[in-house]
Amino acid sequence: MVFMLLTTVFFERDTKGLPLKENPRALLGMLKVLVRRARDDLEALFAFPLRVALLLTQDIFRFFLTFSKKEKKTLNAMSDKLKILLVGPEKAGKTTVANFLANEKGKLADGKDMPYRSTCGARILEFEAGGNGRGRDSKMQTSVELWDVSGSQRFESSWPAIMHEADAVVLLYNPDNRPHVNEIGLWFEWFVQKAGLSSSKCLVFAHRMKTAVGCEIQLRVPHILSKAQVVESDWDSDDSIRMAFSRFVANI
Ligand SMILES: Nc1nc2c(ncn2[C@@H]2O[C@H](COP(=O)(O)OP(=O)(O)OP(=O)(O)O)[C@@H](O)[C@H]2O)c(=O)[nH]1
Ligand SMILES: [Mg+2]
Repeated sequence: MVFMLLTTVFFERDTKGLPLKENPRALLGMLKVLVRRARDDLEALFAFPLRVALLLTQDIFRFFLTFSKKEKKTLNAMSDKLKILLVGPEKAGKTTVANFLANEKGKLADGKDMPYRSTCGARILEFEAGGNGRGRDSKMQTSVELWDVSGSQRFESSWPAIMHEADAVVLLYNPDNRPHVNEIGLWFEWFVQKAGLSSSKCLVFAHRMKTAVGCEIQLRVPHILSKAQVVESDWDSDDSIRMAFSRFVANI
């Protein structure tokens, strides 16, 4: 380029035959032509790689945009709370189990010395569950709204409101208590079947108040619950209750 410029300035002549260095206007015009030609050459040289680079940048940008949209969707899904109802006959241990599940460091037996107080209507406990069931560090934890519903039929009129938009149901009854065994099917009909939930959205705790030492009483599970997942529990079942609940939440 420099060589071309020098040659032009010193050796080219204008239309009248004068050297260009003696005619500034003609020299300027010639330089302009040279610069334009050089620019065209450079454009031709870099146009293709530039276009490829531009397309690649666009693709990379588009990829990150879609990726972040997907991420956003997953995060939204993860941030959605699950509404889970805990229902069953009166004095079965629902409140005790609900408090245990909500308090990740607590023990089920912490409720041993608590005086029985019938739940009034329903209470809502919010906590994280799911993953591998071993506390907040575990991956894929889900926010849970656990509705601890009174077993008293005095509150029956509020059941439709309580059931509204429930994602799943946990039934809890004492399998050694005959009235409980008779009643639990009705709770299943009301809160699972009538709500249009499938049996997979129902977890049952057959929660024993005491087990006779050395003599295992056979578990009575009413036929209607045969398709639901039934977990036996008692005061000493901390791990199995927490694990069963976490697995249930993870699969809702
Ligand atoms: N021995 C024994 N007692 C328990 C167990 N779980 C709960 N209890 C006791 O049983 C009583 C009733 O427990 P709650 O958890 O309040 O029962 P609930 O099902 O919430 O009762 P409602 O709110 O009336 O429907 C309390 O005095 C608890 O201490 C258990 O596993 N073993
Ligand atoms: Mg209660």
